[in-house]
Amino acid sequence: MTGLATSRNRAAPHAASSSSSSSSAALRASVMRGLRAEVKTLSPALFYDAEGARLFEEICRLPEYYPTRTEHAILARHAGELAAHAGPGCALIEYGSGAGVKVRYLLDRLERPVAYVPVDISREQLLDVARERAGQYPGLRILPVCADYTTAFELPALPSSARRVAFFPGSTIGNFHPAEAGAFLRRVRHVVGRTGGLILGVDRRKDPRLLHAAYNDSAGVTAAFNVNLLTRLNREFGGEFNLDLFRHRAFFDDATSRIEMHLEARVAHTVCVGGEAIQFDAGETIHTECSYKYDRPRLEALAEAGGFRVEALYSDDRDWFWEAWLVPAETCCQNP
Ligand code: AVI
Repeated sequence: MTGLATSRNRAAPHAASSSSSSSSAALRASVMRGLRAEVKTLSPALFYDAEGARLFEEICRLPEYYPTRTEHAILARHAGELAAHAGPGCALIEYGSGAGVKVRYLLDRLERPVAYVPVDISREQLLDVARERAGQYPGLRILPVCADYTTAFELPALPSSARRVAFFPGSTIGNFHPAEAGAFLRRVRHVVGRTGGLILGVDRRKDPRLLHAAYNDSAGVTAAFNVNLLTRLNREFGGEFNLDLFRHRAFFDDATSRIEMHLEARVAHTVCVGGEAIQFDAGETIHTECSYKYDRPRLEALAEAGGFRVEALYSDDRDWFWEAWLVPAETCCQNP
């Protein structure tokens, strides 16, 4: 295993808070901009402080929250086919590797992979995962990169003959707005080059009642995850939110094909944040997250916007989730 490569350090969908003062000033400015806006909006990246990351792990185990266990089942069943698409001797690059559990289905089945490149902003977890995988896959080069994978980052040197295959599981692509998702895929397309590929976890459109239940679980964990954002604003951004005056709201919007999560003010009141008064009407919300759900035309449009085409789709028995195999579109010629 070689050393840790570091790139720019900004918050990502699964990132713990960044430590550098310039990035925390930028984060503070974006929080204040979001709270001053006509439609109050905060970045979902703010969910993932230590408590938020813990609550998200709990969400993944909830009976109503199907994506995690469904994706595991697809990977357990189809890892062999995905590995065959990747081909022998590939370099596997995982975007937002986190605890790096799902990648094991692929590493177990890939034919003589030359390298595994986990990319994550959380340095400590990245190093833990790199050490663990090194023990589990002796002989495999593990090249961790500490970076915000939502922006351009530098890859470690890889053998030029190795096909580059990106892995972005978890349906985190759904937390990007369509234009951001297209831009993200274009960056991935640039990284994997003309001959590479992308294994992408995608949550599918389905009965809105199932979606509603997944984001309004009966144990209230998703609500706690959402409200925890206010606790973070109080602790890190000089907020004085009274948590009892806000409630969790999540609903599916059919027209945009997305779950929206909001924090709704129960009564009209004013909150002081960083010395500034922020006015809330009764029922007014802070929009905290979108989670887009894809059907085939939407996924194909996304792939096309990113310079890919959908070559194969693997789903579960209930057709709730996809593990998609995307390859560069022939028409995409702007990048190498
Ligand atoms: C991380 N992401 C894919 C989750 C989702 O389903 O959009 C985040 C989440 N929000 C509420 N529950 C889970």
